[in-house]
Amino acid sequence: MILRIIAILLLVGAMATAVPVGAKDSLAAGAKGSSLPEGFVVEDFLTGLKLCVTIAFAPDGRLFFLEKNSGKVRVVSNGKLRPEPWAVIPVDPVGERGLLGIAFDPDFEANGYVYFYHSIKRSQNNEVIRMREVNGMGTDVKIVLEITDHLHASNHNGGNIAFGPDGKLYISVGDGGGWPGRSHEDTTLLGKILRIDVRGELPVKYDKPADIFYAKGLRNSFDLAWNPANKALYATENGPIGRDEINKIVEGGNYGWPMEKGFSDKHRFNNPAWDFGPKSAAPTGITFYPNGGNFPKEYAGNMFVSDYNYGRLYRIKLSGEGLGRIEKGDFKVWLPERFADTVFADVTVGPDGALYLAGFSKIVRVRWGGEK
Ligand SMILES: [Ca+2]
Ligand SMILES: [Ca+2]
Repeated sequence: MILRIIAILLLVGAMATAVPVGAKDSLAAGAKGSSLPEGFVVEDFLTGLKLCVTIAFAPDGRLFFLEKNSGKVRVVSNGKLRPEPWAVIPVDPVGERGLLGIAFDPDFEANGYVYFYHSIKRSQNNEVIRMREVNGMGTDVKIVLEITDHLHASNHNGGNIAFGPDGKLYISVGDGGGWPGRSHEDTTLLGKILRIDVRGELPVKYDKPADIFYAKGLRNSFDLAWNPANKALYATENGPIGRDEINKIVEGGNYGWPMEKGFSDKHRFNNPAWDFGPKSAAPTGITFYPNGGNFPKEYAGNMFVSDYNYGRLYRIKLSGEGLGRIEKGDFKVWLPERFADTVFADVTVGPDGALYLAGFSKIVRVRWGGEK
């Protein structure tokens, strides 16, 4: 993944300022190579971006996106990209490091708090910080959690953060590369999904790392999303060479890395809901399509996952006990390889009911354009 990011960085380095393109260049279902069901449209929403790796909608409907290397937090309001960034967070941009994660406080509209996960400039560490919005700009930086375990490589940072239905902040932290055994160790935050309470004193204090573990045995678990149907957490996980996973994350779960990769019939650790098999897809973003969105109603509750290696979008239905499994027939490729001419680092649902994908130099939208 590192070389790919550097190549893309060089490619987008000289690009012009972003211009919202709306429905221009849209491709309806049935266009060559599309596997979107009839009635759906894929289109470029915003182009000319510089390593846009994470997208999230604020509760007020604005689209925030993060530029990995520049540390810029950018805002699209009423379809227009605001020229000045919301904030510029100093980051270490080497390899997979940079400005990686964003989450809005559950009380954002009252307190203006926004949380970010980033790699600390001139350091080998990552941290979670909180900023407060004042007059449309981010200010008042507070450190929420320092991830002080030394990273051996520039990859496997994890880096996504999300609030759970319990109001706690969940954080995916990769194994840091180079020393995968740490995913099992109780002495380090690496290779874990963490859960912290951000309501008290900051930075968050804990006696021992395991006090803030939610799950362990993860290599580079990427994005996190809660399924509204069962209030359970699901996460994408990047395997070594192939054996990428989608996991239902349970409290105290151990997802096997590095002892087990992908599905195992030994059942020593928590098996994935889905094992991508021997080819590396590098699954990235994950989101659930809500009830009442404007896709036809059979899509309510579906999971959508994006991938980095192919630029695919997958539509997924969960089944089995506790919605912990994905059957082969319920795993469908919606955007095939490079269909949108990019690779994807994130996917989320907009207030208009469309899916938005972070495609490095652009944001791509998949919307329903058919009859209801
Ligand atoms: Ca696993
Ligand atoms: Ca996301």
